[in-house]
Amino acid sequence: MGFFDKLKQGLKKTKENFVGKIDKMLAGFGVVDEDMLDELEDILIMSDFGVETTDFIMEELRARIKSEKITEPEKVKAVLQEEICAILTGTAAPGIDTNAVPAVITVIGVNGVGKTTSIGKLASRYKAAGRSVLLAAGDTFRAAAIEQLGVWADRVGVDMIRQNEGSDPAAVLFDACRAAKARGTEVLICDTAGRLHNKKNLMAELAKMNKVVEREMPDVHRETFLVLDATTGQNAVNQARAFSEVANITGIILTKLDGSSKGGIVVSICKELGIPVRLVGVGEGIDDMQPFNAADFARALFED
Ligand SMILES: Nc1nc2c(ncn2[C@@H]2O[C@H](COP(=O)(O)OP(=O)(O)OP(=O)(O)O)[C@@H](O)[C@H]2O)c(=O)[nH]1
Ligand SMILES: [Mg+2]
Repeated sequence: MGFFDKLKQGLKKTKENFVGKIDKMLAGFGVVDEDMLDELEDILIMSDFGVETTDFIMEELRARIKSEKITEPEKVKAVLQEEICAILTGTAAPGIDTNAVPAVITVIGVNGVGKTTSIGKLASRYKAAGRSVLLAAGDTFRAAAIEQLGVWADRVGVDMIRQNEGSDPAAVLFDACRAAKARGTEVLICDTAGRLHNKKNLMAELAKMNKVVEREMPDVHRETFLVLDATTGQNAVNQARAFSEVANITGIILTKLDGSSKGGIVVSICKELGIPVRLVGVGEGIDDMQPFNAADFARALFED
């Protein structure tokens, strides 16, 4: 299956939930009027666009309906697609730049969102681009987390630096930085624990890890990817907001789009947080992650 088809397949539930409802609603109206726009607004809210983004989209829509004298309900759908695409394009950034090396990538996010899986997929992408990759088992908290990352390392065919469970993640990262320098590794990807810390602890832990990289590998390309689970809807937006207060997030990996009917949060994230969605997960397999592309996303969502 090609990339676009996979994205389309992954967005099936969101499409049914969102565009399906819009189609049904539009069919019930002969002409664009306030009642129709009210119903559209409800659908946006129910599809996890969030209040702020919904308000913004509705304002844009009303303005265009007026200035372009739109009366056919079906036309509103095309305008909506354009507006969504425009929001997504606003924060557009490439998935990963495999030429920006040496690179250190830290992957953060709450428990179970898909951090470790995404690291496996990232490592595979870099390796396919001919880059040497090293993984750092920075989740020293959850039982079996190290082994899980180890399974991915084996699957991709890259090495992993680890310490014992319960050790300091910053110490693991220190070892990994030293190993990367000694071996001339191009890409170091660090896993982190998904436990829900209080803000102060999380900030301290991330700051400590940051310091290690700054000291050991000062001039490398840095990325901090926040992983969000698309099935959690607006909750993911709240997580992004909280994490952006403690980390310098350079991009979002939005996972489990394939299982989600709440893909509308992509729009909410881009609009409300201004953080680019860089990659999307559309399955559990090693190749089931792709760079996020605004136009493709809007097209996969709206077009048959
Ligand atoms: N369907 C689907 N499942 C995914 C995707 N990404 C991850 N998963 C699944 O989500 C589950 C959790 O993934 P992990 O990678 O272990 O998540 P984590 O954030 O590392 O979890 P903790 O280490 O416990 O915090 C696993 O069963 C993955 O296979 C995706 O894009 N689509
Ligand atoms: Mg994990």
